[in-house]
Amino acid sequence: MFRAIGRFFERIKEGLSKTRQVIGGALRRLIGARRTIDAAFLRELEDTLLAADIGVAKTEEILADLQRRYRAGEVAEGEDLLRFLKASLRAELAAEEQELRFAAQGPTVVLVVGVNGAGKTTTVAKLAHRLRAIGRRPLVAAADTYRAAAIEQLSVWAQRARVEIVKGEPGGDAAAVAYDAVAAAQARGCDTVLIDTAGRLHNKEHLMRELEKMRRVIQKRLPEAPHDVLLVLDATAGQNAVQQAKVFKEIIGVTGLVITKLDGTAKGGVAITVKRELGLTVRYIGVGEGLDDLQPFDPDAFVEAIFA
Ligand SMILES: Nc1nc2c(ncn2[C@@H]2O[C@H](COP(=O)(O)OP(=O)(O)O)[C@@H](O)[C@H]2O)c(=O)[nH]1
Ligand SMILES: [Mg+2]
Repeated sequence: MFRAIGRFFERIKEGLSKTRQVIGGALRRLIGARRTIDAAFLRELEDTLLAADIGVAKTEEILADLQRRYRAGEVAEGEDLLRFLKASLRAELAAEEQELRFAAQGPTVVLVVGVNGAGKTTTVAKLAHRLRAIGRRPLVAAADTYRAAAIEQLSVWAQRARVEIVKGEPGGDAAAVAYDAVAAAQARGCDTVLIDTAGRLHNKEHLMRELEKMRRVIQKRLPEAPHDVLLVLDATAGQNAVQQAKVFKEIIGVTGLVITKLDGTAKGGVAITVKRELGLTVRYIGVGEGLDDLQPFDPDAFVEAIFA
């Protein structure tokens, strides 16, 4: 079991290597030098935290807290300061939530939303793969009917992940695909329905109408669905991702986040900003383009990986 945890930690560490190199490296250099915690030191610390997209509010709070504690003799330079930073970032991330809010009975329906290119389709495939690995029977729905390529893309992934798929015609009614997927899951005994949706619609109102319609139509089949609405955010978008989260929370009532592309960015701190500003917790992180590159979010491992 410990070996499994060790492997898991290695994977996250790998995925967060950019954040670790840029932020962890800078912090370790800064802190390792055991410099006096003075104005110049605090400025450098501030720049480093902002570069990781920890967010202005949290960064200011850390600095104020640090100064106060330093003066009170509660925090010293070096290791002590590192411990203080870790604890401060860790406190910002909620206690681990379960991966998905699985239904007690009948299929669990998960709507996957987000802007174009965020990683929705890939996430649906990775998540299906993961659920299969833990003994569930997922079904994916290609409800991004705007582009034929999107349906084709999910079909290829479903084949690779060896999971069932329900798809409609390009240009067809996305809500109808979602409805059919839920019906198919009920008929075939699949326990989880992962619905891929379109990200680029004409405008916010159009997107809202589409997603609301999808929710309504699914509920005709299963009144308590969707059990989760996962918003996929691209970590490389940095503070833009926070803006997207605000919009989607407003238009569809997001229940959790997936942060993708953490392998390609030093902006791992966006997880902290979104939690702070919107109260949304991260359920999974994407750390690569392969089927295995999705990890349940573990706040402890996340903070450790940044500094490791
Ligand atoms: N490096 C990396 N690339 C990712 C990750 N998740 C998705 N991608 C890539 O991002 C691109 C867009 O993904 P896609 O799932 O099609 O986005 P969608 O438009 O939201 O459905 C693809 O090239 C994916 O391979 C990730 O965690 N890491
Ligand atoms: Mg897609």
